[in-house]
Amino acid sequence: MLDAEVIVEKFLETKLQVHPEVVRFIREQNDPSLIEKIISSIPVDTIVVSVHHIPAISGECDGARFNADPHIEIISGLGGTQGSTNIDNYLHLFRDRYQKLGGIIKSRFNAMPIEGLTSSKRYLNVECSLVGMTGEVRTTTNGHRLIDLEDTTGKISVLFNKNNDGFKEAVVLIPDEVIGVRGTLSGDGRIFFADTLYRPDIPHNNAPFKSKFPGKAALISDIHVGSNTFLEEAWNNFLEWLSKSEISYLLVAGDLVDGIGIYPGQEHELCIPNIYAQYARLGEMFCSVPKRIKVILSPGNHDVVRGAEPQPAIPEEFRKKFPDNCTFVENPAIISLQGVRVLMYHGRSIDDLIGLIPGASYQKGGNMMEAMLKRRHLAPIYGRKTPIAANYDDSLIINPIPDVIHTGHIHISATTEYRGVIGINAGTWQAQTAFQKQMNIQPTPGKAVVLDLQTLSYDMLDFN
Ligand code: D5M
Ligand code: FE
Ligand code: ZN
Repeated sequence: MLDAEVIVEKFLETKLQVHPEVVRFIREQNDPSLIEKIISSIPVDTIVVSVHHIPAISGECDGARFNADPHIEIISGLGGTQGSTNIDNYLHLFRDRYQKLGGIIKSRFNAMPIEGLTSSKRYLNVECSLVGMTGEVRTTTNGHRLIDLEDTTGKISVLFNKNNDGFKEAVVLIPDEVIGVRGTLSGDGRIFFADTLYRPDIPHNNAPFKSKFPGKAALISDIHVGSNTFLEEAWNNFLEWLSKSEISYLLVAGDLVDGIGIYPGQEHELCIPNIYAQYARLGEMFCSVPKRIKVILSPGNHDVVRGAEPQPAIPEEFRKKFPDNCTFVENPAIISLQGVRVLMYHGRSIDDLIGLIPGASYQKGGNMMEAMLKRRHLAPIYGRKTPIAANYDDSLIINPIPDVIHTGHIHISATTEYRGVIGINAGTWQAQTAFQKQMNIQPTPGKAVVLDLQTLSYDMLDFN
């Protein structure tokens, strides 16, 4: 990635100041020629290069990254980045995860390779640090936490004593997360006694970006059109409110329709039993959303695309009835709204996180968004309910740090704030289904969260 100072310097050479958002943008594009392109395209009397200058060069650059509207950009997930599935790629996927998340941890301290630690007597009883990916995680009969930790050179058992400070964090360790540990190797060289656990996490000093000018976004998910439990009345109340509101953006984080054959017996609960008809109906519904509102739609596990994450955007053939102000993105996707970065992720992995993190529950969805942020990963657990595509790169890593993480899936509203990152889950537009009754899930339907982009304050509105 290009260095921020180098970018600023380049602009200063031509007596131009540059807005931090533009710097952020150029860094992500990682294309040094972009600076020249921007400089050559801005008006001669420009003093500060701002985001508004970027669309002026959209024709020359990677079109997908630029947008006709200067205030909304799809930073990632517009389409085509979901890659192809190839079993051999799993190895690369996990290596990529280790490299990227391990890199974040290693930037804070010097870690040594596991092989180096175990192959020499030199390190017995000497405090040192390791960075690796967790394998099996268990609690011993004495109540200590024992985990397998692996890096690219080797593997070791790591024990967190229940009386140590690090134990509290070790309790919530799950398989396949990348962590750092500090401690000492046992006398026989077989176990690493860890005192401290480090996660990639969000830095303490992380400060969210706020828009310089007014703007509001509405965040929702899980509409489930086609289900006979879709709450049309609440939805119509929402539409009516939208038409009178100051909302400029509407984000929908998956489960747009109810789909077909998603769970046993679903056919008895569908009022639209055809997948094309479900999207057609949804498209008609969005025709009633004011045209000034930019709508972003990403898929969830009920949608027509493959379930494996990252999920592709809804294909063209299902978009026919949607108006032009609708943009379809992948799951996950990062959307910049006036510079405020929203990471949209449906949240299938929340089922796995709740199953493995002691004390976690569907009623406390905010904690699960925090669990993702701490691990800097949207779906750390492989091989359970969340299918993960065998992509070359791990695109479920949380990087860059978003200002907002927007999830859905659990059908229970939750908001949270963690180290400057806002977590929002608006819930659903579907009443409890027979399946959810069986699972004892009590949904909180008919709510939308309104986010003020200038202040980053938010409100949960009820449309029942
Ligand atoms: O998910 C709606 C809710 O149902 C959400 O809380 C997860 C839960 N759910 C969905 N599938 C399962 C399975 N297979 N086991 C347990 N709980 C589940 P939605 O994606 O809308 O169906
Ligand atoms: Fe859902
Ligand atoms: Zn879902």
